[in-house]
Amino acid sequence: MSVERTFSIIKPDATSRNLTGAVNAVIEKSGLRIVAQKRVRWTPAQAEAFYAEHKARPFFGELVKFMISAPIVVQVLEGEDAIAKYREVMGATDPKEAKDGTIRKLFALSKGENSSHGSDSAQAAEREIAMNFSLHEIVG
Ligand code: 3AN
Repeated sequence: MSVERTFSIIKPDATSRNLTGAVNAVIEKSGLRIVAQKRVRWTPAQAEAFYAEHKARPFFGELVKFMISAPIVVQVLEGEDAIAKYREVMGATDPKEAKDGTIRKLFALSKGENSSHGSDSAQAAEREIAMNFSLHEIVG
């Protein structure tokens, strides 16, 4: 295990229900540190570029529309094994399958409106962080 950084999004369903602090409380309780954070609203082009790998999936259009429907909070999280750890803290993509105490079990509405995103690999984390933050915005 080593100290890693991962990229996180608090999604529109959570920001619009005023749950930013509640999600952050779960993150911080897990031991992960929020080392960068900003509230933004993506353009369609930003959302499409971010989710480019899902372009062929049937839900791509719906996903992009959802991600631009309200502000999001983008974050960099740091900690031991942060990438895998945050996937555990978020829980399964489908909230019905997510374990108790996870962000998605606590807050998600559906597979699409599932409150949070976390990078699924080291390469993804590097790409997603670089797309959303400049180095001086990340203060560990
Ligand atoms: P995860 O975010 O858990 O890595 P992926 O990579 O399978 O899940 O999907 C990426 C995103 O696409 C999900 N976070 C979710 O918002 C959305 N998504 C996945 N499956 C569906 C679906 N069946 N309907 C609508 N949106 C979906």
